[in-house]
Amino acid sequence: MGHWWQEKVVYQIYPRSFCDSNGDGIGDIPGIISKLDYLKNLGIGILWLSPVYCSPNEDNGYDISDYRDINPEYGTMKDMEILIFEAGKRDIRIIMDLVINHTSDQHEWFLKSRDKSSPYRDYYFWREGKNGKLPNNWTSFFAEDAWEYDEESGEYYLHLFAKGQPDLNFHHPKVLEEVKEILRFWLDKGIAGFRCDVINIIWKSSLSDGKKKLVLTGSEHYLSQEGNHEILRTLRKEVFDHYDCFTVGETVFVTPSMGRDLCDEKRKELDMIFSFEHMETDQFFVKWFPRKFSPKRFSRTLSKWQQALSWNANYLENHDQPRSVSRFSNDKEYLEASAKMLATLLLTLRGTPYIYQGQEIGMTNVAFTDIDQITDIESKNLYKMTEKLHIPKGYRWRMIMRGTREHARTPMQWDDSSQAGFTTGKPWIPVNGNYELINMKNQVENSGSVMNFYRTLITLRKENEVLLSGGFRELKISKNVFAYQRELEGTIFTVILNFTKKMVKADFKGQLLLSTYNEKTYHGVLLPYEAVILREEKQ
Ligand code: ISL
Ligand code: CA
Repeated sequence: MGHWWQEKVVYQIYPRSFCDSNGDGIGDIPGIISKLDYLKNLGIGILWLSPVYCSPNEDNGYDISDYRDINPEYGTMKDMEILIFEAGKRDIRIIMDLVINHTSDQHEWFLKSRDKSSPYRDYYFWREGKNGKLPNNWTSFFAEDAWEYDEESGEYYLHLFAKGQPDLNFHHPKVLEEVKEILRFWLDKGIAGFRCDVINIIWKSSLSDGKKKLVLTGSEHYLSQEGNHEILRTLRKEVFDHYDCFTVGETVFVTPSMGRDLCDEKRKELDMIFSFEHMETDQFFVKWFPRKFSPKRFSRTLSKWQQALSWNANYLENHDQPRSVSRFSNDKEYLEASAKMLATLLLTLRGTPYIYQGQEIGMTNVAFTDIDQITDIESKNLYKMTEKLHIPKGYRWRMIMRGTREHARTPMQWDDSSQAGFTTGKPWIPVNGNYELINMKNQVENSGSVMNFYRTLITLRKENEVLLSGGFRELKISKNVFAYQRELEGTIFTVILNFTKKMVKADFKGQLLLSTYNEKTYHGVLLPYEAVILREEKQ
């Protein structure tokens, strides 16, 4: 196999909600260190940390006020160095979140830029209004206009996300220089790479009005522009190529052809990307408009991406998405079976698998009952915006329940003690009420648990080259069954996944290697939400 980051399995940590070491209710770096043995035992080789830099937390760390220091809520730089070292001892490498489309409005650069004569003025997009209106008609990702007026400056600034996240202006060469220095700072500390936040929209080709759209008016001026590709090539050539590291881009609205350009080895831009299309198959236009989950739509989309790129970053969950067992399967009668089936999918596709904290124990969506329980800025903005549009309250609440990122942000469920073992204090966000049933401790002790199934799959992936470098081919059976083969030098692994609670016939050749129901032989029929892997050697 080619690169070390293709062989390993990644685990994403949302530090705020992972493990609290000092009882203040907020997860922290010493908490992460205390769980390294657990992660090692699970078979994890890379940790991706959502932002731990200084931040006023308007968007939980995705608004950075100092790229070179650790948010005191999470610990100190020393703690971070210990984490890198301790992880390294266990053969686990760490990647950090790189958020350079915007900074926090509390970042020193932005504070200084508010003065028109400051050398930092052009680090951001400051513009005058047009005929008493905003500088252009762009809308933000978070259900607002993309411009905010600043009294002190007498002008507007651009923010594609929250008001507290002003966009950086990469037309000013100094901005890219600053970014290079920040990258080197962390790589020199032993970081193994970066997950690059919204990395395909950082270059704005123009600030003209956009075509009016339901979402993101203006995006044709910044989505995947040539200037963006140039920036990625520069960072690769001048920084990343000098370290043993990799990059995974979070690329919004990416199409297969854009994805190919971004990951093409010859172009030297990114190593892999997160695409969104499979995560959008259960929605109309935007995630707030739920659409019935269709296994067929979902699996066809995954298949398309498997074939489009030579290497994928595979994921079913992250800190922005509702929980996968609640979305793509049955988290009621078949919670355990479903979680194992989705695990089989994630670990047998071609590409690097990303597991989100809690996914490995089958954590579910949360039964929120009131908007006051929701802290996330995106949900709060949407709730306000839809009120202005006079959308009925019940419907607005359904939109929130479908799309809120909060589902993924409740504390990791470690055991059945109070607060699920996440903290000895009061957690910053309440623990999901089902922690007594779903928690890590239960599952470590039970050899048939979802968590132990993840371990088995991770080992299987490590020990079978076909799951790493084998090709991918989809097999057509029925609309509720996703079946595919991985093949390498005469070895074929056939993976069959049942997305329904009905038994289904799926007659394939091969010896049963793994069943989510612990069956010993395969009789050509799948049980509800069952997944099987068959092995066959070609003569
Ligand atoms: O959350 C979303 C939908 O589920 C997306 O629209 C999200 O805003 C987009 O994928 C960008 O996400 C990333 O950048 C944001 C941050 O809020 C997210 O947490 C991060 O993953 C701004 O930095
Ligand atoms: Ca803490």
